[in-house]
Amino acid sequence: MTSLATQIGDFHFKNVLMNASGVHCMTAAELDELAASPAGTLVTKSGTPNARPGNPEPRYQALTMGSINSMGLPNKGLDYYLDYALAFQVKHPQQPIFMSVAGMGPDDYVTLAQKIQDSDFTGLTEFNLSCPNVPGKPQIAYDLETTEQILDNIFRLFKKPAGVKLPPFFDLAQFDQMAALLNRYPLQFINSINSLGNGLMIDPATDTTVIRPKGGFGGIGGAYAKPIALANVRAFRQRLRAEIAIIGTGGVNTGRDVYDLILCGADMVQLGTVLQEEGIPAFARLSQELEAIMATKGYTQLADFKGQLHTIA
Ligand code: RRO
Repeated sequence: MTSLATQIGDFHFKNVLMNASGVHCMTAAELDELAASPAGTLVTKSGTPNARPGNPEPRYQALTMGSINSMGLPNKGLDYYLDYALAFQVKHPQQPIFMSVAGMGPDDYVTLAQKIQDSDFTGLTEFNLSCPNVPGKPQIAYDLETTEQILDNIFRLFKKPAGVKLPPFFDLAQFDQMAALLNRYPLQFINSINSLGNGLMIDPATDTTVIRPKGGFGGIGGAYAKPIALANVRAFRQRLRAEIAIIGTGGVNTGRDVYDLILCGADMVQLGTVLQEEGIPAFARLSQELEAIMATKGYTQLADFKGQLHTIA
């Protein structure tokens, strides 16, 4: 029997796959569909202190090799997702879920963390430090000082299992600096990577950008992101304390893509563009494709190959 079971800290999941925040997780109905799917767990859309309508449409477009989005953090507000999570954990005490939260500025993270800390939430909290799409708000984790300030403030008061969602990094010195910073905090996990911000796509028929916000700039996901996601997961696995788990996100279209992220060290794998385009059936298809690869290689569990990427001597 092949098992796709995995673990983050003390939390156990039957399947290594889950949604990426932002995809199929805005409403309770969508979250319920994820919970009823083969996915190992789910994460909510990033909640802000107050609900937000997000950017003007069109703000998402599927592309030949992925997607571009400038959603602008549309969400129903932290209270909505907290209410959902509290009701969910009563009904499903054995199925821990993730709640994603995002601030408009450093102070928001304190507000969000305090509210979750004071609640009965028993799952994992993902602090999104990498939204590329709010006009005038840089991606936090590209600024080491602000990241440090936010993490100091969060962990002064937050004692529940937590992780951070990171943007893609490109230079090896960036990995060194960010990993050294993250290693100082009691993180259960990091999630790498958010979409590649910012890209630009043009409709050749009209010479026009394919999305409206920000003059057409937006986060790129899907196959375009795969090599960057692999490099980020691998680079952080080589630098982070072993107790910090890694959620690998970016560029998954096939079971081989899932396998590759795990080979680079991912403990959990999230589906973004592929889930948006294919819907809930993506979980069963990718699980089957991953199991088939593992069977061919004689592997029965993820530990048989996790992090075991070969390099050329
Ligand atoms: O809502 C968004 O525009 C968005 C967010 Br918060 C994020 O973290 N990543 C992304 O690609 N889009």
